Amino acid sequence: MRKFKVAGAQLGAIQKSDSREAVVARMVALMDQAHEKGCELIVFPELALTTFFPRWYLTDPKEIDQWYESEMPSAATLPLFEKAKEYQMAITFGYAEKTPDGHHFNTSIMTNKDGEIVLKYRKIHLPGHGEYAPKRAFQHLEKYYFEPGNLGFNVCANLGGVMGMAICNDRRWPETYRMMGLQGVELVTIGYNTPAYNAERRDEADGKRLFHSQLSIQAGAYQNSTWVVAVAKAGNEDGHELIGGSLIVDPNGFVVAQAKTQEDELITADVDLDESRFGKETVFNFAAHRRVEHYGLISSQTGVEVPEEVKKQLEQE
Ligand code: CDT
Repeated sequence: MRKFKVAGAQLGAIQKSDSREAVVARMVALMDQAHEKGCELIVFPELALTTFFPRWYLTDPKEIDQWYESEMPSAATLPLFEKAKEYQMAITFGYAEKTPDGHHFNTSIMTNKDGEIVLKYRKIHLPGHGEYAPKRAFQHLEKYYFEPGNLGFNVCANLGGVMGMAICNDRRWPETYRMMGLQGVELVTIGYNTPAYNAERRDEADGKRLFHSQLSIQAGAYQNSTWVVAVAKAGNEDGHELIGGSLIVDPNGFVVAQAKTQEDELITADVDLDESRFGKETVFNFAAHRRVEHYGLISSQTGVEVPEEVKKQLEQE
């Protein structure tokens, strides 16, 4: 089909006490709106079914367990899959996954228009820290609650095109988009939960945070000539503010739709996947222009290592 209407379904705050059923009802209401507008793909945020629980340091395994889904669909999420089939609308949303053998991932699934799961992604770039950090204004314990994803940046065929997913912090890393770009991705979905200020630097607040988010998404779209639909969980969760700013970006890097509120809000855009072709065949014709012989450090080194000769030169100055 290659031409369709896409919806970004921003969710407002989800409180710690909100049930899965209540959240799923809100998601279905957004699907109803998207259906009325003729959308064939709807994108929900990261950890869409719950509050952003990695801000809470919990130690009781039973209390921790409540945040994870051990099956998908589950009884509580089944209405999403049924609506997808009824409306012939592909869906994607994030959730905390507990595997049968006890592994924990920050996961996203995508369905086709019949509500069948066609792609699963497990978040690779986990931000934050793995232990309680008393000096921070609030916790960001993703490294405590999740393992890094083990499925790679995979893509699938959906709605006649090549689609992939990333989750929140992944959007800040060019490697995320390039790994999918190298597999011909034409539309990337990204869900996010971004605190409205930096827990270690109060002056980095929502203006800068929104700018960094948008900058990363627009750059990823342009440099890989792909559509990107990036969707926030926004608003005030139990006293913790999250940025909104959900947006849809075209393969030239232009923003074609953007959320205005911090609430449940639907944004839509008309997507033509063929618009990604020109960039892929010209400026970002990877086969013609990439020089992998010079990219070794990208996959062999994580941290910064200033070359020894440069260190010496600096000492002499
Ligand atoms: N959920 C998530 O990954 N949040 C991170 C917070 C880090 S703040 C730079 C994000 O990248 O938005």
